[in-house]
Amino acid sequence: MKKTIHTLTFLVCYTISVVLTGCQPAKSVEPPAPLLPVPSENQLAWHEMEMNAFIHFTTNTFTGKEWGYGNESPSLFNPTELDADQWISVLKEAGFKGVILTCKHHDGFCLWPSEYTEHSVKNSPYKNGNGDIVKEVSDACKKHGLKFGVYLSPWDRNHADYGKPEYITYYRNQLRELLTNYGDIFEVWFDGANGGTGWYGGANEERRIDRETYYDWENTFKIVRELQPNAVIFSDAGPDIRWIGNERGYAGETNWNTITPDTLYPGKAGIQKLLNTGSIDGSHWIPSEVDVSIRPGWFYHAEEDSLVKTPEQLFNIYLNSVGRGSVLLLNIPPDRRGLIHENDIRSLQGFRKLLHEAFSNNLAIGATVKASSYRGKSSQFSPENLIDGDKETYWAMDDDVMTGSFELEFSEPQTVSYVLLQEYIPLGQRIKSFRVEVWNNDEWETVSEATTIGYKRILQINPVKTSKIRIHITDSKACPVISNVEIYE
Ligand code: FUL
Repeated sequence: MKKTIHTLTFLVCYTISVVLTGCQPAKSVEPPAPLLPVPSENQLAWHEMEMNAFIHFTTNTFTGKEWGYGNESPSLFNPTELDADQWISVLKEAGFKGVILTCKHHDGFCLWPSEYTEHSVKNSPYKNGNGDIVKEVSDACKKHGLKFGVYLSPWDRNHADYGKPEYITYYRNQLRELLTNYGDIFEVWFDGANGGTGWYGGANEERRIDRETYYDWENTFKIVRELQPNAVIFSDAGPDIRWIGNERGYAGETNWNTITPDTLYPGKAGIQKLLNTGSIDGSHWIPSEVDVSIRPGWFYHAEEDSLVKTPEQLFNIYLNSVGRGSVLLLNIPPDRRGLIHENDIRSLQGFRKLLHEAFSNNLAIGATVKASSYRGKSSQFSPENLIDGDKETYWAMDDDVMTGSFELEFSEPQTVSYVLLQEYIPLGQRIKSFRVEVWNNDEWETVSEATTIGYKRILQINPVKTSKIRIHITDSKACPVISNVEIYE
């Protein structure tokens, strides 16, 4: 009897709700299934850093070379005013989220007192041999809230065993030191330049190695996974982050986070073009990093003081790297004093100012937004999510809908110069092409056409005054899923 009353009560309430709302209570709508491959948690955290700094520093700073031969005396290494706190506060101020230090470059000189070699700071005049620059920089990063990463050159022009199996043991011992003694490491950078002439413990000869097999990378990567499970591993070919294929500061206009790594290995020749764009049907998520120096060289040379990239050049590099879905790794090399040079600081400050001027007043906030359709007509996937400032919410359409649009209407006409879009990449990279249209003389006018979006895409358009802007997705691998749109003057 009690059960019958309950059932009756339910039916009455249900009928009232249907009559009052005119429709059945909302069904929950499933989110789109991930389009594989998708980023790992470590990769996602790395994408969000957007801008990191590279620091190149070794005996080269004192000899004027770019690639030390390996026979440089440690007594040359003498930065008398070294101040890691200055480095990191300058870099933080400029907007960098992480720092990668060349703990050992090709010349083999170690910025930390490695127990496996005498070729290090411990035999230099720096702090009378008691210094540890890896420690100073990692401590400064901790103090200022930046993440710290290490570069340990596989090629070592100093070491007698380079080219023999014994060197791999030496290399791994050093890697263990770096990954054990300096706290959390966010990225481990494996350089692709390998083998050639060198001092090699006095042999003074050329040593070629088989780039594909010599390093036995798989077992070296295991050490990183074991000692720093949250770190991403960079090399030309991944496994977590790939090289962008040039050192001039630009990603491909088409830039897929996906690539098929089977045939890639660090240092392999002839793959630059592929690395620059990735591949639409790549089997793995291996996003690109754009490494470029603020100066012509990677190391500080006084004669390049007048050749520091201008704020405008750096801004352009930003648009061509971060603005094309990559992470920027900008090198800022300390000088012989052990300080970031005044000219570099000036450029970084100007760069920061340009970024601030361009991207501080988001016109999308306060605009009204509507879309051609949205998934299951559920508010969970509505176009409002595009401008709610929440990176976990997104606009999505039904599974079989690969093209569609959303538009933003401003309360009064605005001048628009930049359109910033972000796909919700935890569900994979989907969009193949899109166009930007503005409302002009009572019709839509196309002002830009582009291909991929990925983590972030910033399109610069000729400044145009308009009351409405529309983003039209023209092709997609699976239903588009966009988490964010920003519009700037
Ligand atoms: C290259 C090296 O040979 C350069 O000296 C520099 O370290 C650059 C970032 O990578 O492969």
